[in-house]
Amino acid sequence: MTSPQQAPLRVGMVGYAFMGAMHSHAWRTAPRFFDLPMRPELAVLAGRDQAAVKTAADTMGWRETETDWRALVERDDVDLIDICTPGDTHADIAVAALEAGKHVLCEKPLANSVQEAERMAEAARAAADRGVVAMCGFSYRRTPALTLARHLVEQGKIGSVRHVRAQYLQDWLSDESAPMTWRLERTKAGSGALGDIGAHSIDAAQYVTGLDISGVSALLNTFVSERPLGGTRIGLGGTGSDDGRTGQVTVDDAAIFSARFDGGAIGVFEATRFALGRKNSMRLEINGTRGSLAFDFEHMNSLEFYDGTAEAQTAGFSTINVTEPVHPYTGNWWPSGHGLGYEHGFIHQAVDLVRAIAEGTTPSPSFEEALRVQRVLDAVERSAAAESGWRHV
Ligand code: SOE
Repeated sequence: MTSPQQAPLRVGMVGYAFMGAMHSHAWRTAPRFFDLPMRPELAVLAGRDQAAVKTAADTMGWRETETDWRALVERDDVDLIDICTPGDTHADIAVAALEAGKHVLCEKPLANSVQEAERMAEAARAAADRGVVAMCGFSYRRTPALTLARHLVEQGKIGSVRHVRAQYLQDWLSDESAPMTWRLERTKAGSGALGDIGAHSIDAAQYVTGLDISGVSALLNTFVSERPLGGTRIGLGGTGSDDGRTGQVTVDDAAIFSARFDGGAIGVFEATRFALGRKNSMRLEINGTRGSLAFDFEHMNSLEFYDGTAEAQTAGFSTINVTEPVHPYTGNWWPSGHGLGYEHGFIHQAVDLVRAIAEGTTPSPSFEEALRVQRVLDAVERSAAAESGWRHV
């Protein structure tokens, strides 16, 4: 739908694993289904291993490759840097890219620490004065059912928010023989389930309610502290090699916390990779003074709505099939009832980012918003370490 006459937006991406493959798909697909004011081009893919990055580029449709991200951000034939690497590299790449005048899309969580995130938000503020934008990839916000939930809260359909119940449940680590990955190393990932998936819940809860979290009380746990090194990885899990070598898990396997929101609402959050049988169950339930909303990513095309003002005889949760043309983003896809998938949140993210760049507006979540999520993650870790509210039974 986007025509070849439109100005190109030349993307340079760093990293090409799970998120890199997903972002490549999003950049390729966005202009084919949405009318965009600019035409994204998969210009340059960067990765350290020359042979591997070349193979990835050929598979995913990138024109050229680089083996050093510093060379990538300095290129004057690239307009946007898309960061799909582990968290320990986010700050350096993003700040260098913004200083070089490139727009930035950075995977979540924004950074591995509040300090790094502050540095990134500061660079984004300075870049904004020069018309350069930065966005953090909390893609779940753009799952149509969650975007609709936000619209319904804004329209007052559930009144004022009282309760938030947010769970993000996966099970790919419940097998103790699942091998080590960078996601289990604090120096690379910052934290474990908390930052990887809990961050999504925090962002989604704040986004849908429009309220900021002001305080937390937390508990973190690591169930399996040593795992096999190497081995075959299938998706996120897989099996370790049996040569006996092991690596230390230095992050949380599960995080639980309660939270206070500005305005008086309270919330409970749970993030775990040990919920056997739950594969990617990102759930959010919100109870307000006039109604309730409930979402589960394992049924991502639906949103449950309870209208507390309906007559008691017929009141009850209704399931909205969020695939109608009136729903957010869905009109650009398939006929009613022909649902969307995980990848669509990333495509919608690319769409909104391209539009913001063309219109000169700040895309959301901005680095400033992502810094707020980072502050919550940090508060959760500080609370769990202090255990000051903990009472032995
Ligand atoms: C792995 O736990 C992971 O891929 C996260 O990193 C993503 O952000 C989430 O969308 C699915 O789970």
